Amino acid sequence: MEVVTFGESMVLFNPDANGPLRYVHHFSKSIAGAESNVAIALARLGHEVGWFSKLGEDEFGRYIQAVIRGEGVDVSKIITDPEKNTGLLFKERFVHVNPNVYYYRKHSAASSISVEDLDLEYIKSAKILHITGITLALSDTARNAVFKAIETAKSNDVLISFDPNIRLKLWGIEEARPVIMEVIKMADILFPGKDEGKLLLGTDDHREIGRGFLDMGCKIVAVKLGKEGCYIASREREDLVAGYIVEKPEDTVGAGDGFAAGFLSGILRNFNLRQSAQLANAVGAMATLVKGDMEGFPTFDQVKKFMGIEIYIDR
Ligand code: KDG
Repeated sequence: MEVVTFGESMVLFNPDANGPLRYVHHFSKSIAGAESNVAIALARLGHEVGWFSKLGEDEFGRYIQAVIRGEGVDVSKIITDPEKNTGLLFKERFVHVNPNVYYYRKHSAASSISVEDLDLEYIKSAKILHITGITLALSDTARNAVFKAIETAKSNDVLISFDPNIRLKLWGIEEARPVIMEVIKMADILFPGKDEGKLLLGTDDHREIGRGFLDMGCKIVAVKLGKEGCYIASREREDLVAGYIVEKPEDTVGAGDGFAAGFLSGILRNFNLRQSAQLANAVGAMATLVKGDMEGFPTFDQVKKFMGIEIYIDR
């Protein structure tokens, strides 16, 4: 595998109408989950990627597995738990594009994932291990599993990619900060948002965020700036890379995962940091064109057309 990732995926119920959920009668079913979003986006871009989680032995778990497998992601390491349910997520829409999100995931099968559920050989075989802060927030056992996976990856020269994805509905910032900082210190590639810079470092200045995390030991920081694009910083260079304007975004959820996948795709293709950031910006922008967390991710040909350039040559 080029990339291995793990974390909770949930069945997503997207309301067919705007307004408070008590007045909504119809929902469209899909799936959500930051790590499976990244895996799906990478698979569409042409990479070999594996995702695993713990799913309930229920119809929703089977549905998630079928969708992710159908996208070409390796799901052979999924574990199931007959005692627990697969998590659910409902969105609620008003006029703006950022929907409200309601989780039904407490005590879900995925939140009980633990060190024993990891296939360490599988993790060792990857080029990149992608982790998000959501898994750190699920439970103590899930947190321990993340640290074990990172330790295994690091001692086998597998790069650590980390998206803090701070979800304040899952944990408070005082609990989250030290745990997330611990992972940041070990990350090779980090994808913070400006809001996360503010929560973790007390600044939303992209340069300060980049330097702050580099000083903590992280190798590459790609600060997501929404439609403005991103700011990338490493020990050798820093660069502000303009984003793509999407006139009418449908749904911004999943854009950050598309960004991470685009960036990792660039790294795997031996692009330089600027090219990787351009690809990341484009995949992130395309994710917002479609309602749903992962439906808008492009293939490599589609993203090249969107960018209007043909400079990317597969190496
Ligand atoms: O990044 C998008 C994810 O946040 C979404 O798909 C759902 O994983 C999810 C979560 O825990 O919020």
